[in-house]
Amino acid sequence: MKRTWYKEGFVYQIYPRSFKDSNNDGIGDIRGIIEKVDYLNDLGIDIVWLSPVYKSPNDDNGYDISDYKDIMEDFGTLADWKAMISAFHARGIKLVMDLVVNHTSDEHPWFIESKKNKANPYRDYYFWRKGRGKKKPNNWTSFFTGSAWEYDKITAEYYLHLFSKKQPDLNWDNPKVREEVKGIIKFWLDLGVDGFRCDVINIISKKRGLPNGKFKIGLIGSEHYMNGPHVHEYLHELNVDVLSKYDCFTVGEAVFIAPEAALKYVEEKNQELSMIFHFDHMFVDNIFKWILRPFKLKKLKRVLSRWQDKINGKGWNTLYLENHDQPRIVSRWGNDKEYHTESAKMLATMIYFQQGTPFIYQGQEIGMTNAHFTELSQYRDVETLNIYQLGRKKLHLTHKNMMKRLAYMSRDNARTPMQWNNDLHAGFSTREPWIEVNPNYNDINVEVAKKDDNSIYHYYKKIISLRKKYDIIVYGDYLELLPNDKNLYVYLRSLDDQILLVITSFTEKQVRFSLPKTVNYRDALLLLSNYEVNDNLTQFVTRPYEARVYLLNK
Ligand code: TEU
Ligand code: CA
Repeated sequence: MKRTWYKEGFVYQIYPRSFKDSNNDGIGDIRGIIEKVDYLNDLGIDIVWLSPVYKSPNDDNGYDISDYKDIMEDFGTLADWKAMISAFHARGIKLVMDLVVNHTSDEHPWFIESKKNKANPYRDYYFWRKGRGKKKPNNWTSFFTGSAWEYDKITAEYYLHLFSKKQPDLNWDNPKVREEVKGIIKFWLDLGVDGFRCDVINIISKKRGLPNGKFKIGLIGSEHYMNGPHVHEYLHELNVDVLSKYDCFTVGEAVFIAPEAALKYVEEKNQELSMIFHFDHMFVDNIFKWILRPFKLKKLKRVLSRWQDKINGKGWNTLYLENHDQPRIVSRWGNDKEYHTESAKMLATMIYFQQGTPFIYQGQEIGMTNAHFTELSQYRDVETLNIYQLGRKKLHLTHKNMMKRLAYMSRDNARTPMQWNNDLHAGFSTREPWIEVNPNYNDINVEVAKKDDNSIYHYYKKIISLRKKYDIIVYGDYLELLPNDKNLYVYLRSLDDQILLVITSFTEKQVRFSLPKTVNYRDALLLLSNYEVNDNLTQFVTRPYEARVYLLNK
Protein backbone atom coordinates (compact mmCIF):
# COMPACT_ATOMS: atom_id res chain seq x y z
CA MET A 1 0.00 0.00 0.00
CA LYS A 2 1.36 3.34 -1.05
CA ARG A 3 1.54 5.70 1.95
CA THR A 4 0.37 9.22 1.25
CA TRP A 5 -1.13 12.36 2.82
CA TYR A 6 -4.66 11.86 1.61
CA LYS A 7 -4.82 8.46 3.26
CA GLU A 8 -3.50 9.86 6.52
CA GLY A 9 -5.50 13.09 6.59
CA PHE A 10 -8.82 13.74 8.32
CA VAL A 11 -11.36 15.51 6.11
CA TYR A 12 -13.98 18.04 7.24
CA GLN A 13 -16.86 18.84 4.90
CA ILE A 14 -18.20 22.38 4.80
CA TYR A 15 -21.65 23.12 3.41
CA PRO A 16 -21.07 26.83 2.91
CA ARG A 17 -24.69 27.96 2.95
CA SER A 18 -25.07 26.73 6.52
CA PHE A 19 -21.61 27.15 8.02
CA LYS A 20 -21.12 30.80 9.01
CA ASP A 21 -22.69 34.01 7.77
CA SER A 22 -20.21 36.90 7.88
CA ASN A 23 -22.36 39.73 6.52
CA ASN A 24 -25.62 38.81 8.22
CA ASP A 25 -27.83 38.29 5.20
CA GLY A 26 -28.92 34.88 6.54
CA ILE A 27 -26.69 32.87 4.19
CA GLY A 28 -23.35 31.35 5.07
CA ASP A 29 -20.41 32.59 3.00
CA ILE A 30 -16.67 32.41 2.31
CA ARG A 31 -15.74 35.22 4.69
CA GLY A 32 -17.64 33.24 7.31
CA ILE A 33 -15.44 30.22 6.61
CA ILE A 34 -12.35 32.40 6.98
CA GLU A 35 -13.59 33.42 10.46
CA LYS A 36 -13.63 29.74 11.39
CA VAL A 37 -10.34 28.53 9.95
CA ASP A 38 -8.76 28.53 13.41
CA TYR A 39 -11.64 26.53 14.76
CA LEU A 40 -10.95 23.87 12.13
CA ASN A 41 -7.23 23.98 12.72
CA ASP A 42 -7.76 23.56 16.42
CA LEU A 43 -9.96 20.52 15.80
CA GLY A 44 -6.95 19.03 14.04
CA ILE A 45 -8.38 18.31 10.63
CA ASP A 46 -6.05 18.20 7.63
CA ILE A 47 -8.29 18.62 4.62
CA VAL A 48 -11.46 20.60 3.92
CA TRP A 49 -13.97 19.46 1.33
CA LEU A 50 -16.01 22.47 0.34
CA SER A 51 -19.44 21.86 -1.20
CA PRO A 52 -20.01 23.96 -4.35
CA VAL A 53 -19.39 27.71 -4.15
CA TYR A 54 -19.58 28.38 -7.89
CA LYS A 55 -22.08 30.67 -9.59
CA SER A 56 -25.46 29.02 -9.47
CA PRO A 57 -29.15 29.87 -9.51
CA ASN A 58 -29.42 27.57 -6.48
CA ASP A 59 -32.10 25.21 -7.59
CA ASP A 60 -30.13 22.46 -5.82
CA ASN A 61 -28.03 24.63 -3.50
CA GLY A 62 -25.07 25.03 -5.80
CA TYR A 63 -25.10 21.55 -7.37
CA ASP A 64 -26.49 23.34 -10.43
CA ILE A 65 -23.59 25.39 -11.72
CA SER A 66 -23.88 28.27 -14.18
CA ASP A 67 -20.21 29.33 -14.13
CA TYR A 68 -17.50 26.90 -13.07
CA LYS A 69 -14.81 29.53 -12.83
CA ASP A 70 -16.45 32.09 -10.60
CA ILE A 71 -18.03 32.33 -7.14
CA MET A 72 -21.71 32.63 -6.27
CA GLU A 73 -22.58 36.17 -5.19
CA ASP A 74 -24.23 34.94 -1.98
CA PHE A 75 -20.89 33.43 -1.00
CA GLY A 76 -18.53 36.27 -1.98
CA THR A 77 -15.95 36.77 -4.71
CA LEU A 78 -13.00 34.96 -6.20
CA ALA A 79 -10.80 37.30 -4.15
CA ASP A 80 -12.52 36.06 -0.98
CA TRP A 81 -11.99 32.51 -2.14
CA LYS A 82 -8.28 33.20 -2.67
CA ALA A 83 -8.04 34.66 0.82
CA MET A 84 -9.73 31.52 2.13
CA ILE A 85 -7.40 29.05 0.44
CA SER A 86 -4.40 31.05 1.65
CA ALA A 87 -5.78 30.95 5.20
CA PHE A 88 -6.12 27.17 4.95
CA HIS A 89 -2.73 26.61 3.38
CA ALA A 90 -1.04 28.86 5.92
CA ARG A 91 -2.16 26.36 8.57
CA GLY A 92 -1.26 23.31 6.53
CA ILE A 93 -4.88 22.51 5.71
CA LYS A 94 -5.58 21.28 2.18
CA LEU A 95 -8.64 22.26 0.20
CA VAL A 96 -10.77 19.95 -1.92
CA MET A 97 -13.42 21.46 -4.18
CA ASP A 98 -16.65 19.86 -5.32
CA LEU A 99 -16.63 19.02 -9.02
CA VAL A 100 -20.17 18.75 -10.38
CA VAL A 101 -19.82 17.76 -14.01
CA ASN A 102 -22.47 15.16 -14.67
CA HIS A 103 -24.73 18.14 -15.31
CA THR A 104 -24.68 21.92 -15.42
CA SER A 105 -27.35 24.44 -14.55
CA ASP A 106 -29.89 25.19 -17.27
CA GLU A 107 -28.62 28.75 -16.86
CA HIS A 108 -25.08 27.81 -17.87
CA PRO A 109 -24.12 29.59 -21.13
CA TRP A 110 -23.49 26.20 -22.81
CA PHE A 111 -27.06 25.17 -22.17
CA ILE A 112 -28.50 28.53 -23.11
CA GLU A 113 -26.67 28.19 -26.43
CA SER A 114 -27.64 24.57 -26.93
CA LYS A 115 -31.34 25.41 -26.54
CA LYS A 116 -31.29 27.96 -29.34
CA ASN A 117 -31.39 25.67 -32.35
CA LYS A 118 -30.43 22.20 -33.46
CA ALA A 119 -27.39 23.41 -35.36
CA ASN A 120 -25.89 25.32 -32.46
CA PRO A 121 -22.29 24.23 -31.75
CA TYR A 122 -23.27 23.57 -28.11
CA ARG A 123 -26.28 21.40 -29.03
CA ASP A 124 -24.29 18.22 -28.60
CA TYR A 125 -22.98 19.22 -25.15
CA TYR A 126 -26.26 17.83 -23.80
CA PHE A 127 -28.75 15.07 -24.64
CA TRP A 128 -31.49 16.46 -26.89
CA ARG A 129 -33.97 13.98 -28.31
CA LYS A 130 -37.27 13.94 -30.15
CA GLY A 131 -40.30 12.49 -28.37
CA ARG A 132 -41.78 9.16 -29.45
CA GLY A 133 -45.07 10.55 -30.73
CA LYS A 134 -46.65 12.10 -27.67
CA LYS A 135 -44.33 10.18 -25.38
CA LYS A 136 -40.98 11.17 -23.84
CA PRO A 137 -37.81 9.93 -25.62
CA ASN A 138 -37.53 7.03 -23.13
CA ASN A 139 -38.91 5.88 -19.77
CA TRP A 140 -36.02 7.03 -17.55
CA THR A 141 -36.88 8.69 -14.26
CA SER A 142 -35.02 11.35 -12.32
CA PHE A 143 -33.31 10.94 -8.92
CA PHE A 144 -35.61 13.71 -7.78
CA THR A 145 -38.79 11.90 -8.99
CA GLY A 146 -40.75 12.15 -12.27
CA SER A 147 -39.50 11.80 -15.82
CA ALA A 148 -35.85 12.50 -16.58
CA TRP A 149 -36.92 14.44 -19.71
CA GLU A 150 -38.07 18.02 -20.04
CA TYR A 151 -39.68 19.39 -23.18
CA ASP A 152 -38.40 22.62 -24.65
CA LYS A 153 -40.59 24.38 -27.13
CA ILE A 154 -37.91 26.36 -28.98
CA THR A 155 -36.77 23.29 -30.91
CA ALA A 156 -39.65 20.99 -29.92
CA GLU A 157 -37.28 18.45 -28.36
CA TYR A 158 -36.62 17.07 -24.90
CA TYR A 159 -33.41 17.26 -22.86
CA LEU A 160 -32.19 14.72 -20.32
CA HIS A 161 -31.88 15.62 -16.64
CA LEU A 162 -31.17 12.86 -14.13
CA PHE A 163 -31.64 15.37 -11.30
CA SER A 164 -33.89 18.47 -11.32
CA LYS A 165 -35.05 19.95 -14.60
CA LYS A 166 -32.66 22.81 -13.91
CA GLN A 167 -29.76 20.32 -14.04
CA PRO A 168 -29.39 19.11 -17.66
CA ASP A 169 -26.96 16.19 -18.10
CA LEU A 170 -23.75 16.79 -20.01
CA ASN A 171 -22.89 14.53 -22.93
CA TRP A 172 -19.47 13.11 -22.02
CA ASP A 173 -19.24 11.27 -25.34
CA ASN A 174 -18.58 14.64 -26.89
CA PRO A 175 -14.78 15.16 -26.69
CA LYS A 176 -15.33 18.93 -26.42
CA VAL A 177 -17.21 18.39 -23.16
CA ARG A 178 -14.28 16.41 -21.78
CA GLU A 179 -11.89 19.16 -22.81
CA GLU A 180 -14.07 21.72 -21.01
CA VAL A 181 -14.02 19.58 -17.85
CA LYS A 182 -10.23 19.31 -18.04
CA GLY A 183 -10.09 23.09 -18.36
CA ILE A 184 -12.17 23.52 -15.21
CA ILE A 185 -10.03 21.09 -13.24
CA LYS A 186 -6.85 22.77 -14.41
CA PHE A 187 -8.20 26.21 -13.57
CA TRP A 188 -8.72 25.29 -9.90
CA LEU A 189 -5.58 23.20 -9.57
CA ASP A 190 -3.58 26.14 -10.85
CA LEU A 191 -5.21 28.27 -8.15
CA GLY A 192 -3.85 25.81 -5.61
CA VAL A 193 -6.63 23.37 -4.79
CA ASP A 194 -5.54 19.97 -3.53
CA GLY A 195 -8.22 17.76 -5.00
CA PHE A 196 -11.82 17.20 -5.96
CA ARG A 197 -14.88 15.45 -4.67
CA CYS A 198 -16.51 14.34 -7.90
CA ASP A 199 -20.29 14.48 -7.79
CA VAL A 200 -22.19 11.38 -9.04
CA ILE A 201 -19.17 10.49 -11.12
CA ASN A 202 -20.15 6.88 -11.90
CA ILE A 203 -23.17 7.97 -13.95
CA ILE A 204 -21.47 10.26 -16.49
CA SER A 205 -21.41 7.74 -19.35
CA LYS A 206 -24.79 6.81 -20.80
CA LYS A 207 -25.43 3.81 -23.02
CA ARG A 208 -25.57 4.70 -26.70
CA GLY A 209 -29.13 5.08 -27.97
CA LEU A 210 -30.45 5.73 -24.45
CA PRO A 211 -32.61 2.57 -24.42
CA ASN A 212 -35.64 2.15 -22.19
CA GLY A 213 -35.04 0.92 -18.67
CA LYS A 214 -35.99 -2.70 -18.02
CA PHE A 215 -37.32 -2.37 -14.49
CA LYS A 216 -40.51 -0.47 -13.98
CA ILE A 217 -39.92 0.80 -10.46
CA GLY A 218 -37.20 2.74 -8.67
CA LEU A 219 -34.74 4.70 -10.71
CA ILE A 220 -35.90 3.57 -14.15
CA GLY A 221 -33.13 3.38 -16.76
CA SER A 222 -30.28 3.40 -14.27
CA GLU A 223 -28.80 0.15 -15.63
CA HIS A 224 -27.92 2.17 -18.74
CA TYR A 225 -25.69 4.69 -16.97
CA MET A 226 -24.56 3.28 -13.58
CA ASN A 227 -20.88 2.57 -14.25
CA GLY A 228 -21.77 3.18 -17.88
CA PRO A 229 -19.89 1.96 -20.97
CA HIS A 230 -17.09 4.56 -21.14
CA VAL A 231 -16.84 5.84 -17.60
CA HIS A 232 -13.45 4.22 -16.94
CA GLU A 233 -11.96 5.53 -20.16
CA TYR A 234 -13.15 9.07 -19.41
CA LEU A 235 -11.87 9.11 -15.84
CA HIS A 236 -8.56 7.65 -16.92
CA GLU A 237 -8.31 10.38 -19.55
CA LEU A 238 -8.88 13.14 -16.94
CA ASN A 239 -6.33 11.53 -14.68
CA VAL A 240 -3.60 11.14 -17.29
CA ASP A 241 -4.16 14.49 -18.99
CA VAL A 242 -4.56 16.68 -15.90
CA LEU A 243 -4.86 15.22 -12.39
CA SER A 244 -1.69 13.12 -12.46
CA LYS A 245 0.36 16.25 -13.12
CA TYR A 246 -0.52 17.67 -9.69
CA ASP A 247 -0.15 16.46 -6.11
CA CYS A 248 -3.88 16.09 -5.59
CA PHE A 249 -6.49 13.47 -4.88
CA THR A 250 -10.00 12.67 -6.00
CA VAL A 251 -12.91 11.15 -4.18
CA GLY A 252 -15.74 10.10 -6.45
CA GLU A 253 -19.31 9.95 -5.30
CA ALA A 254 -20.55 6.62 -6.66
CA VAL A 255 -24.21 5.81 -6.35
CA PHE A 256 -25.46 2.21 -6.11
CA ILE A 257 -22.09 0.54 -6.40
CA ALA A 258 -20.70 -2.77 -5.15
CA PRO A 259 -17.10 -3.09 -3.95
CA GLU A 260 -16.13 -5.22 -6.95
CA ALA A 261 -17.22 -2.44 -9.32
CA ALA A 262 -15.66 0.18 -7.05
CA LEU A 263 -12.25 -1.44 -7.31
CA LYS A 264 -12.05 -0.61 -11.00
CA TYR A 265 -12.19 3.06 -10.11
CA VAL A 266 -9.80 3.02 -7.19
CA GLU A 267 -7.14 0.43 -7.95
CA GLU A 268 -3.97 2.46 -8.12
CA LYS A 269 -2.74 0.85 -11.32
CA ASN A 270 -5.90 1.94 -13.15
CA GLN A 271 -5.18 5.64 -12.58
CA GLU A 272 -8.74 6.86 -12.24
CA LEU A 273 -9.87 8.02 -8.78
CA SER A 274 -8.11 7.92 -5.41
CA MET A 275 -11.18 6.68 -3.51
CA ILE A 276 -14.95 6.66 -3.73
CA PHE A 277 -17.95 7.23 -1.50
CA HIS A 278 -20.31 4.28 -1.66
CA PHE A 279 -23.82 4.33 -0.20
CA ASP A 280 -24.26 0.73 0.92
CA HIS A 281 -24.30 1.51 4.64
CA MET A 282 -26.65 4.43 4.03
CA PHE A 283 -29.28 1.94 2.82
CA VAL A 284 -29.23 -0.24 5.92
CA ASP A 285 -32.36 1.44 7.32
CA ASN A 286 -34.22 2.18 4.06
CA ILE A 287 -34.90 1.08 0.50
CA PHE A 288 -34.46 3.81 -2.13
CA LYS A 289 -34.21 6.20 0.77
CA TRP A 290 -37.94 6.82 1.35
CA ILE A 291 -39.13 3.32 2.21
CA LEU A 292 -37.98 3.11 5.79
CA ARG A 293 -37.05 -0.15 7.51
CA PRO A 294 -35.70 -0.87 10.99
CA PHE A 295 -31.98 -0.48 11.55
CA LYS A 296 -30.24 -3.85 12.00
CA LEU A 297 -26.69 -3.88 13.28
CA LYS A 298 -25.89 -7.21 11.64
CA LYS A 299 -26.69 -5.73 8.28
CA LEU A 300 -24.50 -2.70 8.90
CA LYS A 301 -21.63 -4.93 9.98
CA ARG A 302 -21.99 -7.13 6.91
CA VAL A 303 -21.89 -4.11 4.61
CA LEU A 304 -18.95 -2.33 6.23
CA SER A 305 -16.88 -5.50 6.64
CA ARG A 306 -17.46 -6.40 3.02
CA TRP A 307 -16.12 -3.02 1.92
CA GLN A 308 -13.14 -3.33 4.24
CA ASP A 309 -12.30 -6.85 3.06
CA LYS A 310 -12.68 -6.23 -0.67
CA ILE A 311 -10.81 -2.93 -0.88
CA ASN A 312 -8.03 -3.64 1.62
CA GLY A 313 -4.65 -3.99 -0.03
CA LYS A 314 -5.90 -3.03 -3.49
CA GLY A 315 -7.52 0.37 -3.24
CA TRP A 316 -8.57 2.80 -0.58
CA ASN A 317 -11.86 3.28 1.31
CA THR A 318 -13.66 6.35 2.61
CA LEU A 319 -15.22 6.42 6.09
CA TYR A 320 -18.31 8.54 6.61
CA LEU A 321 -21.63 8.60 8.42
CA GLU A 322 -22.93 12.00 7.40
CA ASN A 323 -22.83 14.52 4.60
CA HIS A 324 -25.12 17.22 3.21
CA ASP A 325 -27.42 14.56 1.70
CA GLN A 326 -27.87 12.38 4.77
CA PRO A 327 -29.72 12.83 8.04
CA ARG A 328 -27.75 13.29 11.26
CA ILE A 329 -26.27 10.00 12.42
CA VAL A 330 -26.97 10.42 16.13
CA SER A 331 -30.68 10.79 15.32
CA ARG A 332 -30.51 7.89 12.91
CA TRP A 333 -28.57 5.03 14.52
CA GLY A 334 -27.95 6.49 17.95
CA ASN A 335 -30.21 8.06 20.53
CA ASP A 336 -30.38 11.84 20.27
CA LYS A 337 -32.09 12.19 23.67
CA GLU A 338 -31.04 10.20 26.79
CA TYR A 339 -27.81 8.93 25.24
CA HIS A 340 -26.93 11.76 22.94
CA THR A 341 -23.31 12.03 24.03
CA GLU A 342 -22.66 8.32 24.52
CA SER A 343 -24.18 7.22 21.24
CA ALA A 344 -22.58 10.00 19.17
CA LYS A 345 -19.17 9.00 20.53
CA MET A 346 -19.84 5.32 19.96
CA LEU A 347 -20.79 5.87 16.32
CA ALA A 348 -17.63 7.87 15.71
CA THR A 349 -15.57 5.10 17.29
CA MET A 350 -17.24 2.44 15.20
CA ILE A 351 -16.49 4.10 11.87
CA TYR A 352 -13.27 6.08 12.24
CA PHE A 353 -11.05 3.23 13.39
CA GLN A 354 -11.66 1.32 10.17
CA GLN A 355 -9.34 1.55 7.17
CA GLY A 356 -9.91 4.49 4.85
CA THR A 357 -9.86 8.26 4.77
CA PRO A 358 -12.24 9.67 7.41
CA PHE A 359 -14.73 12.40 6.50
CA ILE A 360 -16.76 14.37 9.01
CA TYR A 361 -19.56 16.71 8.13
CA GLN A 362 -19.93 20.11 9.79
CA GLY A 363 -21.73 19.83 13.12
CA GLN A 364 -21.16 16.10 13.40
CA GLU A 365 -18.30 16.85 15.79
CA ILE A 366 -20.73 18.43 18.27
CA GLY A 367 -23.44 15.81 17.73
CA MET A 368 -25.88 18.00 15.83
CA THR A 369 -29.23 16.23 15.48
CA ASN A 370 -32.00 16.02 12.90
CA ALA A 371 -34.08 19.15 12.54
CA HIS A 372 -37.34 17.58 13.77
CA PHE A 373 -39.33 19.91 11.48
CA THR A 374 -43.11 19.59 11.81
CA GLU A 375 -44.31 21.77 8.90
CA LEU A 376 -43.67 21.26 5.21
CA SER A 377 -42.94 24.98 4.94
CA GLN A 378 -39.82 24.51 7.06
CA TYR A 379 -38.17 22.41 4.34
CA ARG A 380 -36.12 23.96 1.53
CA ASP A 381 -34.61 21.03 -0.39
CA VAL A 382 -35.81 20.39 -3.95
CA GLU A 383 -35.61 16.60 -3.50
CA THR A 384 -37.61 16.75 -0.25
CA LEU A 385 -40.34 18.92 -1.74
CA ASN A 386 -40.59 16.73 -4.84
CA ILE A 387 -40.81 13.51 -2.88
CA TYR A 388 -43.54 14.98 -0.70
CA GLN A 389 -45.61 15.78 -3.79
CA LEU A 390 -45.02 12.32 -5.24
CA GLY A 391 -46.08 10.64 -2.02
CA ARG A 392 -49.21 12.74 -1.65
CA LYS A 393 -50.40 13.00 -5.25
CA LYS A 394 -49.24 9.79 -6.92
CA LEU A 395 -49.18 7.35 -4.02
CA HIS A 396 -52.00 8.97 -1.99
CA LEU A 397 -50.08 8.76 1.29
CA THR A 398 -51.26 10.95 4.16
CA HIS A 399 -49.58 14.20 5.14
CA LYS A 400 -48.61 12.62 8.45
CA ASN A 401 -47.07 9.61 6.76
CA MET A 402 -44.96 11.79 4.45
CA MET A 403 -43.88 14.13 7.24
CA LYS A 404 -42.62 11.14 9.20
CA ARG A 405 -40.44 10.04 6.29
CA LEU A 406 -39.07 13.55 5.78
CA ALA A 407 -38.33 13.97 9.47
CA TYR A 408 -36.18 10.85 9.30
CA MET A 409 -34.53 11.13 5.87
CA SER A 410 -34.74 14.64 4.44
CA ARG A 411 -31.46 16.19 3.38
CA ASP A 412 -32.49 19.35 5.19
CA ASN A 413 -31.77 17.55 8.47
CA ALA A 414 -28.11 18.09 7.71
CA ARG A 415 -28.52 21.57 6.32
CA THR A 416 -29.70 23.55 9.33
CA PRO A 417 -27.16 26.21 10.34
CA MET A 418 -24.03 25.25 12.24
CA GLN A 419 -24.56 25.79 15.96
CA TRP A 420 -21.73 27.99 17.23
CA ASN A 421 -23.03 29.39 20.53
CA ASN A 422 -26.05 30.46 22.58
CA ASP A 423 -26.65 33.73 20.72
CA LEU A 424 -29.69 34.33 18.56
CA HIS A 425 -29.67 31.93 15.56
CA ALA A 426 -26.92 29.94 17.25
CA GLY A 427 -24.29 32.53 16.36
CA PHE A 428 -24.60 31.58 12.69
CA SER A 429 -26.04 34.94 11.69
CA THR A 430 -27.82 37.85 13.33
CA ARG A 431 -30.54 37.64 10.69
CA GLU A 432 -33.18 34.98 10.14
CA PRO A 433 -31.24 32.24 8.32
CA TRP A 434 -32.31 30.77 4.96
CA ILE A 435 -33.34 27.63 6.83
CA GLU A 436 -34.33 27.44 10.49
CA VAL A 437 -31.80 26.80 13.21
CA ASN A 438 -32.38 23.65 15.22
CA PRO A 439 -34.07 24.76 18.48
CA ASN A 440 -31.71 22.57 20.52
CA TYR A 441 -28.82 24.99 19.88
CA ASN A 442 -28.75 26.16 23.47
CA ASP A 443 -27.55 22.74 24.57
CA ILE A 444 -25.72 21.65 21.45
CA ASN A 445 -23.20 24.22 20.25
CA VAL A 446 -19.47 24.68 19.79
CA GLU A 447 -18.96 27.06 22.69
CA VAL A 448 -20.65 24.78 25.22
CA ALA A 449 -18.87 21.72 23.78
CA LYS A 450 -15.44 23.29 24.03
CA LYS A 451 -15.89 24.04 27.73
CA ASP A 452 -16.92 20.49 28.57
CA ASP A 453 -14.02 18.00 28.67
CA ASN A 454 -16.45 15.13 28.21
CA SER A 455 -18.13 16.55 25.13
CA ILE A 456 -18.53 14.88 21.78
CA TYR A 457 -16.31 17.62 20.38
CA HIS A 458 -13.36 16.69 22.60
CA TYR A 459 -13.88 13.04 21.77
CA TYR A 460 -13.66 13.78 18.03
CA LYS A 461 -10.57 15.83 18.66
CA LYS A 462 -9.06 12.86 20.44
CA ILE A 463 -9.89 10.50 17.56
CA ILE A 464 -8.29 12.90 15.11
CA SER A 465 -5.13 13.15 17.18
CA LEU A 466 -4.91 9.38 17.75
CA ARG A 467 -5.02 8.79 14.05
CA LYS A 468 -1.98 11.02 13.63
CA LYS A 469 -0.10 9.19 16.34
CA TYR A 470 -0.73 5.54 15.42
CA ASP A 471 -0.04 4.23 11.94
CA ILE A 472 -2.09 1.16 12.70
CA ILE A 473 -5.28 3.27 12.66
CA VAL A 474 -4.52 4.38 9.14
CA TYR A 475 -2.88 1.36 7.57
CA GLY A 476 -3.73 -1.68 9.71
CA ASP A 477 -5.61 -4.65 8.24
CA TYR A 478 -9.20 -5.15 9.30
CA LEU A 479 -10.77 -8.24 10.85
CA GLU A 480 -14.29 -8.41 12.24
CA LEU A 481 -14.99 -10.41 15.41
CA LEU A 482 -18.39 -11.70 16.64
CA PRO A 483 -20.18 -11.10 13.30
CA ASN A 484 -23.36 -12.74 14.62
CA ASP A 485 -23.74 -10.48 17.62
CA LYS A 486 -26.86 -8.31 17.22
CA ASN A 487 -25.71 -5.60 19.64
CA LEU A 488 -21.96 -5.35 19.52
CA TYR A 489 -19.72 -4.33 16.66
CA VAL A 490 -16.21 -5.55 17.41
CA TYR A 491 -13.21 -5.51 15.11
CA LEU A 492 -9.45 -5.69 15.06
CA ARG A 493 -6.90 -3.83 13.05
CA SER A 494 -3.41 -5.22 12.81
CA LEU A 495 -0.05 -3.92 11.72
CA ASP A 496 3.31 -5.58 12.44
CA ASP A 497 3.20 -6.73 16.06
CA GLN A 498 0.35 -4.48 17.12
CA ILE A 499 -3.38 -5.04 17.29
CA LEU A 500 -6.06 -2.43 17.69
CA LEU A 501 -9.22 -3.72 19.33
CA VAL A 502 -12.43 -1.73 18.80
CA ILE A 503 -15.51 -2.63 20.83
CA THR A 504 -18.79 -0.75 20.33
CA SER A 505 -22.28 -1.38 21.62
CA PHE A 506 -25.35 -0.28 19.66
CA THR A 507 -27.77 -0.78 22.52
CA GLU A 508 -28.63 0.75 25.86
CA LYS A 509 -29.03 -2.75 27.25
CA GLN A 510 -26.21 -4.46 29.12
CA VAL A 511 -24.40 -7.00 26.99
CA ARG A 512 -21.71 -9.41 28.11
CA PHE A 513 -18.56 -9.05 26.03
CA SER A 514 -15.94 -11.81 25.98
CA LEU A 515 -12.78 -11.45 23.97
CA PRO A 516 -12.39 -14.48 21.69
CA LYS A 517 -9.51 -16.75 22.74
CA THR A 518 -7.95 -16.35 19.29
CA VAL A 519 -6.82 -12.83 20.18
CA ASN A 520 -3.48 -13.16 21.93
CA TYR A 521 -1.50 -10.28 23.34
CA ARG A 522 1.10 -9.44 25.97
CA ASP A 523 -0.13 -6.07 27.15
CA ALA A 524 -3.04 -3.75 26.49
CA LEU A 525 -3.41 0.02 26.55
CA LEU A 526 -6.80 1.73 26.59
CA LEU A 527 -6.57 4.44 23.92
CA LEU A 528 -10.11 5.74 24.04
CA SER A 529 -13.47 5.12 25.70
CA ASN A 530 -16.75 6.92 26.22
CA TYR A 531 -17.03 5.81 29.88
CA GLU A 532 -14.52 5.44 32.66
CA VAL A 533 -13.03 1.95 32.54
CA ASN A 534 -11.94 -0.03 35.62
CA ASP A 535 -12.47 -3.61 34.52
CA ASN A 536 -10.62 -6.10 32.38
CA LEU A 537 -10.97 -6.11 28.64
CA THR A 538 -11.23 -9.87 28.27
CA GLN A 539 -14.68 -9.89 29.82
CA PHE A 540 -17.05 -7.13 30.84
CA VAL A 541 -20.67 -5.99 30.71
CA THR A 542 -21.30 -3.05 28.42
CA ARG A 543 -22.99 0.18 29.43
CA PRO A 544 -25.41 2.00 27.07
CA TYR A 545 -23.68 2.68 23.74
CA GLU A 546 -20.31 1.90 25.24
CA ALA A 547 -17.21 2.22 23.06
CA ARG A 548 -13.61 1.26 23.77
CA VAL A 549 -10.43 1.17 21.76
CA TYR A 550 -7.41 -0.78 22.99
CA LEU A 551 -3.93 -1.06 21.61
CA LEU A 552 -2.57 -4.56 22.15
CA ASN A 553 1.03 -5.65 21.81
CA LYS A 554 1.65 -9.19 20.68
O1 TEU B 1 -25.94 13.46 -4.80
C1 TEU B 1 -26.31 12.36 -5.54
C2 TEU B 1 -27.17 11.34 -4.92
O2 TEU B 1 -27.35 10.30 -5.49
C3 TEU B 1 -27.90 11.46 -3.65
O3 TEU B 1 -27.22 11.33 -2.51
C4 TEU B 1 -28.83 12.62 -3.72
O4 TEU B 1 -28.54 13.52 -2.72
C5 TEU B 1 -30.24 12.21 -3.54
O5 TEU B 1 -30.48 12.15 -2.18
C6 TEU B 1 -30.69 10.97 -4.20
O6 TEU B 1 -31.89 10.55 -3.62
C7 TEU B 1 -25.15 14.47 -5.35
C8 TEU B 1 -25.02 15.62 -4.39
O7 TEU B 1 -24.33 15.20 -3.25
C9 TEU B 1 -26.39 16.16 -4.12
O8 TEU B 1 -26.38 17.17 -3.13
C10 TEU B 1 -26.94 16.69 -5.41
O9 TEU B 1 -28.27 17.08 -5.23
C11 TEU B 1 -26.87 15.67 -6.53
O10 TEU B 1 -25.65 14.95 -6.59
C12 TEU B 1 -27.01 16.35 -7.86
O11 TEU B 1 -25.87 17.12 -8.12
CA1 CA C 1 -23.80 35.93 4.08
